Amino acid sequence: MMPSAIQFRKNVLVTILVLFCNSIVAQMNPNIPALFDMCSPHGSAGTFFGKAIIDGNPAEEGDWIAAFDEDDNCAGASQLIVFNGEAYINLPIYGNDGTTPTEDEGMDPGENFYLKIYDASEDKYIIYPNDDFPYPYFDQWLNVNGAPIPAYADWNKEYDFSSTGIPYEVASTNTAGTFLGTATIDGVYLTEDDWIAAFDEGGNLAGATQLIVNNGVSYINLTIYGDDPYTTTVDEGINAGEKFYLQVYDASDHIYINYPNNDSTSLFEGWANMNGAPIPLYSNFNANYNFLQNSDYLVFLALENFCLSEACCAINTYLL
Ligand SMILES: [Ca+2]
Ligand SMILES: [Ca+2]
Ligand SMILES: [Ca+2]
Ligand SMILES: [Ca+2]
Repeated sequence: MMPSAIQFRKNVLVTILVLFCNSIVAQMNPNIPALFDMCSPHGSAGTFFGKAIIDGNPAEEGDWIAAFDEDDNCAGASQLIVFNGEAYINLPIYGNDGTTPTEDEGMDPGENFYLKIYDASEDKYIIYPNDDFPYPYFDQWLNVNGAPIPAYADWNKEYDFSSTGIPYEVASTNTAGTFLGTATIDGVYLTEDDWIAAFDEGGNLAGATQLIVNNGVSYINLTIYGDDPYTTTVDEGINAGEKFYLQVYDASDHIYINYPNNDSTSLFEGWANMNGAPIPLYSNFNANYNFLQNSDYLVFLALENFCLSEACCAINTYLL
């Protein structure tokens, strides 16, 4: 037989084998989303239970969920289980395999994780958190040999994913003032996918928007809403005399950083209803607000007004 003919037969055989293997893999993992491709099961794990909600409705057949560690390494993926109209999460989250020191396959001791869902009908990935869950990471992973992780063992706990990707959901009212300035994190300007938000003293979201980048400078142009006195059960923003604080959301690092901080320790005062125009105290678009990644500053909120003891105040603080 001619060597080229042998080669041809070999190639055909290899091709058939590859196709055969691929079809087996495809059957094992039907429609696994591309971004979850690397989420292979291995070694130690703990399982995450719950229900997945997308924009207020249960996720659907064919949707997937995955967990990623702090370095964006996939630590596990699974298809959602749709039963009785609910989409259940049964997600094994794997540890980093110690026998492969050059590869990080998942969770290391003390490491946090975040969740990402794949909405198959929209062909879209959505990262948790959202406005209902203001801090990005889950910090209770444990290797329990595949058993449910105690902190995430509740089948009925709902996890709401927001498909808009907007980390904040603002309730606008008919009173507002605009806050102008520039924002930096540790002296570095932010990017256009980053956000800035304002919260009142009670931690109620009063406004949020993406930063505007011009010539590398990230500008704040933030509408901050007042509380609507007619909606007595909801506090949509700033009340008369109420102070506020700012927060940036760094989208690439999934981190939220508050201001004031160790360098600048006062809450913002002087909010005014300007019918949307700039608030006089915050009308300088060149004023810089530098957010510090490593700030352990504690802000005492309005409650300090009637807090007489330090212990009482300590209970009523928000870590910024
Ligand atoms: Ca490893
Ligand atoms: Ca890791
Ligand atoms: Ca209200
Ligand atoms: Ca308020």
